[in-house]
Amino acid sequence: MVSCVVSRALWAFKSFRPGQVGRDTLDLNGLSQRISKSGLSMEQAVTEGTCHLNHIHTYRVCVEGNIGSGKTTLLNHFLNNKDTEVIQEPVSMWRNVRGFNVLDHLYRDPSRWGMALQTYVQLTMLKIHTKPQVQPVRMMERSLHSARYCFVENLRNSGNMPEMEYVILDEWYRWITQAHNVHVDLFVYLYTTPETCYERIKKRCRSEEIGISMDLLQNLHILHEDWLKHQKFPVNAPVLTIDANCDLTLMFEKYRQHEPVILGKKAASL
Ligand code: TTP
Ligand code: MG
Repeated sequence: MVSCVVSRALWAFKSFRPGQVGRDTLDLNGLSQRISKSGLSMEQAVTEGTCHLNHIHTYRVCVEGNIGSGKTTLLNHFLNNKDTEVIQEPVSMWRNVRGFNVLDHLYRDPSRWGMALQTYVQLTMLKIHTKPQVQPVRMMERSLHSARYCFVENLRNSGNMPEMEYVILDEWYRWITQAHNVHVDLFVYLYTTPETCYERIKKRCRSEEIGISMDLLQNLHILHEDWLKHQKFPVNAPVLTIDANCDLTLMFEKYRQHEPVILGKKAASL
């Protein structure tokens, strides 16, 4: 029994450090120290290990769409779903990095603070992507990829990010996507018009976003379309597009209708 648990934990540990497979030995003290360093509880490690041993595939869904398209609302709908873990976007971290509101700085002066925000967004998204998955399905708001292909791209296109900063962020992105497991199984794309987003943003009144312009929403809309519809940037997973311009009642109906695809029980028809 004990060796079974340990071997599962060892499998789990290996699965978080793919580069180390083959170099691990079954050293119990070392193993438990390494599991504790990895930030996992023994229970989480065993769960992940069990998934590996039983070849249970972990399914990862990223919810994408313009600012105010309704990503959080969709995620909240799946909050209490069995076998599903829902990870919200770390906007609160971007608003308070050891007391600094980087999001607010960005909106006040994008050319000065764009690099700072996008570096931090990239770090927080990487942490989420690589956080050990404890349920068969993980749903998360956004991804490293939309930060790169929509927001970084937009800062550069609008003249708010010098080429040198853009290249440095891209080098980081390339290295991260090669060195870490940031795979996505499905993108759910909430398609909205910039006008719909504008109305919703005005209504919810997030203080940093008070000055958001239609221009910004239009540019981000085009970039989401370029990426997820026209695939001008790499997508690497099926995209389920849902028209999210409608009111909440209809949206809840759509969530139910698309639930089997969203949760990976039915393949997305492309
Ligand atoms: P969104 O990531 O679009 O999240 P949201 O909560 O506004 O969306 P929804 O209503 O659909 O749930 O944007 C959060 C804020 O962070 C927004 O002001 C845009 C900003 N942002 C960046 O500036 N750069 C980035 O890379 C990301 C991901 C967001
Ligand atoms: Mg949100």
